[in-house]
Amino acid sequence: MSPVFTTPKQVLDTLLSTTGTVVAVTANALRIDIDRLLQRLLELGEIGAIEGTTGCARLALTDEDRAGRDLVRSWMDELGLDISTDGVGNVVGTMPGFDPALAPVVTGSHIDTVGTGGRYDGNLGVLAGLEVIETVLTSGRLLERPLAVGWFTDEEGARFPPDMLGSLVYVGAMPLEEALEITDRDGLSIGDELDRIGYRGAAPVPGRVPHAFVELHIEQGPVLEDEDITIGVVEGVQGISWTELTLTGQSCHAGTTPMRLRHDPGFVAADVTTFVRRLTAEFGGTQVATVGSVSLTPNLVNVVPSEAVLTVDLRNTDEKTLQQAETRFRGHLAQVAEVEGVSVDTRTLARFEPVTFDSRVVDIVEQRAAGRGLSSKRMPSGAGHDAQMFARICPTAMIFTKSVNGISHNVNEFTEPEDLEAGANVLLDVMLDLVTREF
Ligand code: HGY
Ligand code: MN
Ligand code: MN
Repeated sequence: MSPVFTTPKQVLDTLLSTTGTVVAVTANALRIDIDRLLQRLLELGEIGAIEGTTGCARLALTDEDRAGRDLVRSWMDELGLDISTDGVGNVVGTMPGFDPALAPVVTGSHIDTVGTGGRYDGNLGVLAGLEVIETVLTSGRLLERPLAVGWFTDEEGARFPPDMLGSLVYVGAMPLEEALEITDRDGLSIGDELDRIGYRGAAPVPGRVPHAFVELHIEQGPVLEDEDITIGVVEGVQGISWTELTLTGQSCHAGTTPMRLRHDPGFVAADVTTFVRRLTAEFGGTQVATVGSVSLTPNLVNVVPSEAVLTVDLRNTDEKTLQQAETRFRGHLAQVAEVEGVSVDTRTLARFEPVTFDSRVVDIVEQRAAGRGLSSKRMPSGAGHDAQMFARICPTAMIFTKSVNGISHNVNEFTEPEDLEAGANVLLDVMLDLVTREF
């Protein structure tokens, strides 16, 4: 008669204290507890909640982010996971396996949000990972490999660019010192903000290389819903190019200054905005362009602006085409600015080439979706994700689940419980499969 466990921590302690036998977990043998997952998504979503909506705002390293971190860490602690925090505030909780020398199968995502975020973007990947670990733990099984779930700092890049910053540092693609010096618009640095919220940890970066990495995420687009498909089998992530433009002209009276004497950065900003939009129509395919933030100084009705600061987000699944888009945009900007007599300073905020995931892991995602009798479709990711950084160091892939009306980065972001459950069960099966898979 197997001992009755009351808490996952007891399970872990008991399993680790006994001789322990590695129990191979047959596919579909386990199911996640969707009510427990929904409850955690709700609780986390209430931190930084945006009044009157189901959205939340937890910009990286703010007090709201700290509160979200504290809550998720408390759940990791309850499960008795080994919790490590590294120098850029990435937090990874690990359930030991029978052979600690074996690299862990890792899942994870982010719990920071954009300013008008939903409660699933990133949060689902972290909490479904926690749910997978708790499901395995409470089943009384000890696996030969550790399982781990992490959240990675500042995935959104909305406060501190670039996006996916924490996982970029974790995989060793950005030096920690460089990351710690990045500042937000108020001049606050990542290092100081990590200290302020108490999340500058001692664990070394680059972090431990996973045996494999898999991330569950909402699609954040309309494809799965339009085609009524349950699981997205993500084959890669498109290239991302973020540029900040500072345009300097001359402020003057909106009424008395003849048009021929103006040097209006606001006009150049508007021209660039429509230009990049027209470029997407000309290029077609997967080309997208967004001017998401524009600020004019002094931003007054009767003053021609002296300065315009704006950001241009260009993306494409093809690197060469993305480079062509960048070249065309910069050429047009230089031309319009010269005619208007406006000076241009540019700053690259993020630049990541398209990423292709490991086909062996992509195949496993597809097989495990089929194993659950779920419809699936191979597709690229339009959004950036932490998985694209892990793809640099280990076999990696992603699982998508539907977004209602295809919206995200919007307080009305929503995914139906049955789709959350389907995604989390596929994550469970994929992680268990990866434990015994040799690469
Ligand atoms: O911008 C992105 O694609 C992601 O949400 N950080
Ligand atoms: Mn995300
Ligand atoms: Mn996002």
